[in-house]
Amino acid sequence: TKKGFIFDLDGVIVDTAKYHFLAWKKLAKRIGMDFSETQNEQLKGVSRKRSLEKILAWGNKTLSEAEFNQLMSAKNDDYLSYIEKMDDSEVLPDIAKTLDFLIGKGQAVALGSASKNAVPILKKVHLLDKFEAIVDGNDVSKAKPDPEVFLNASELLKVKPEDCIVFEDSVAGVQAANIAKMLSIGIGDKKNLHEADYVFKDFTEISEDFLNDIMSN
Ligand code: B16
Ligand code: MG
Repeated sequence: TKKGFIFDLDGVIVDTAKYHFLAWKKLAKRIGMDFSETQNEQLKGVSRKRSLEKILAWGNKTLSEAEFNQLMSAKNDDYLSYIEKMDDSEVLPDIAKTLDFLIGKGQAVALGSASKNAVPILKKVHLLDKFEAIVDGNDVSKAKPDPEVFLNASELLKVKPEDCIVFEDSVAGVQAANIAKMLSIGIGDKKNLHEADYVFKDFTEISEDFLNDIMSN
């Protein structure tokens, strides 16, 4: 059967978490706060707006709406300056190979990301044309763990949710896939992602046999 394979972006296709970290850290410094790697971890899969709300809560800070919006756009400008320098070498191991394998088998492939910068990033790393459908932070109103992003992707691919497979590095994203009744495949640490149906460290651990099994089920 034709299945729908839905890929998260940050943490699955590319490691942009390190750039989000630098940009949030700079912003935190501007408002007199520290920002740790552990805190950055908690922002994975979380929208830009929600991320800033969390940071302000950690620092017990309240801002006017104008100041809030100004900080969000400064953070994004800074983040985009890192994105600007990205190239194919930043695509995570075996991603391009897996995409080509699935496409070659006639499978439907989509992106399901919380980022509003998904398209420019995919262009930078030359993977944009691999995706039949793209659902990103510009298209959804409800953030993961709400399944909206993945359900939209399933609809665009014209593949039923039960026939979709989601690759995700964030806990919220795995939960969103589970709520959507899709097969969830966690990319990262088993301890963090124990709610996923399967967990792999990265795509070098995902064999063609495994993908073939999924397609024939
Ligand atoms: P932007 P994903 C998420 O992307 C990131 O994991 C998260 O850290 C980030 O805050 C969010 O995108 C919004 O990104 O500021 O570019 O709109 O993992 O869902 O692909
Ligand atoms: Mg992610």
